Amino acid sequence: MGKKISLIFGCSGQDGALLSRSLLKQNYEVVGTSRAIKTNEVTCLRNHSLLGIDKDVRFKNCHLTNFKEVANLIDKVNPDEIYNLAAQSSVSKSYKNPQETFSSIIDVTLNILEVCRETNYDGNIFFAGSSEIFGNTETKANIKHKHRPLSPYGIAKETSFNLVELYRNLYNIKCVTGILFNHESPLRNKNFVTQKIISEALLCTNKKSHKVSLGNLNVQRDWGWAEEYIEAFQLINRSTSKKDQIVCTGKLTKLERFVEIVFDELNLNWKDHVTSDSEFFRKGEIIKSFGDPSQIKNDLNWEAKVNINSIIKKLIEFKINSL
Ligand code: NDP
Ligand code: GDR
Repeated sequence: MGKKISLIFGCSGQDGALLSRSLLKQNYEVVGTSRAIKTNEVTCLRNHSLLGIDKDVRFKNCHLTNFKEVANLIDKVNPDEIYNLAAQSSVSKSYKNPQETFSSIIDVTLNILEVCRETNYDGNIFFAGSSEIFGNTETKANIKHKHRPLSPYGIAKETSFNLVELYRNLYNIKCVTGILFNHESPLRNKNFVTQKIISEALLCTNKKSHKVSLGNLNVQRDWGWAEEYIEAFQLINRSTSKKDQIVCTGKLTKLERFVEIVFDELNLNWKDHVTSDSEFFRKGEIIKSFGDPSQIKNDLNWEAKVNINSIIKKLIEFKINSL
């Protein structure tokens, strides 16, 4: 029997690279899309290079908003399973560019689902959803928590979530959404706050007068370790129960505390360097966002093990080693 094939839409990002590595270790053949690929089979993607797997994934250029291209790719690759990770994934950019955000999430989701419906695709399909659909969470969000997205990105993910549920119920397509809370790794770029803080804090170790401008330090998030989360993606996708799942740690950390731990690790006092600047405040800010990890623990025996202090230590260690 030949190798099993996984097709990853949006393969070049943080999760796509980590998922590729995990699948390759399990002897899957991995085919991935990226808009950065100009010709087929050219592999020049930063995250995969960093993980040393850039030659092992078959990259394809595919305009995911083009139905025919998605249909041709799925037909050609004939995957055993599909992961859709493609998105303009920055919440703050989504206020400035709602059109791209919507098409990268809603049109792409609909194209994949429609191709699968038309072709009676029988494999499993995982969609990367987001905790942003909940908006503020006063209590840990479980699958029944009310949805109140506060950004174009959150609304797009909400629509994608609804489409996946609709196609599963109407057409028996084996599709599920993983509702993902923030998960971090050294592969994140500086658009996201964790990498921004660590890069800037390291600059402070060399230049004592260096100042770091952040937005609202009172926000609280449920931060997890991406390497663990991509294992959950696979369990959710391969589970026969076809249930949407929340992927989270269940633990809240205030951004100010995150900053304090980073600066403490570097023997610096954060108050000497960090300012809260209205430039980085968001219009529809979610102040508190955390999830309930009990369903995924019960159903799939998955739980997050890496805590916030370890996440910060690992991120700093990687950054120092790469400098
Ligand atoms: P990244 O931003 O690192 O990667 C996103 C991927 O989507 C890239 O491979 C990129 O490919 C592709 N992409 C970006 N813009 C577009 C576009 N306009 N059209 C088509 N493809 C596009 O995200 P992550 O790996 O961090 O996240 C993976 C998924 O999980 C995303 O859908 C994200 O929204 C979701 N998610 C992530 C969380 C996190 O904490 N990381 C939490 C909740 C949800 P390329 O530019 O090469 O074409
Ligand atoms: P988020 O991640 O918007 O939660 O989206 P991000 O790291 O950008 O923000 C986390 C929180 O920090 C606050 N913040 C700042 N954020 C950035 N980027 N830069 C700053 O200077 C800054 N100062 C404060 C933000 O306002 C926010 O509250 C991530 C992405 O991976 C999404 O794709 C995903 O859906 C959600 O997580 C869950």
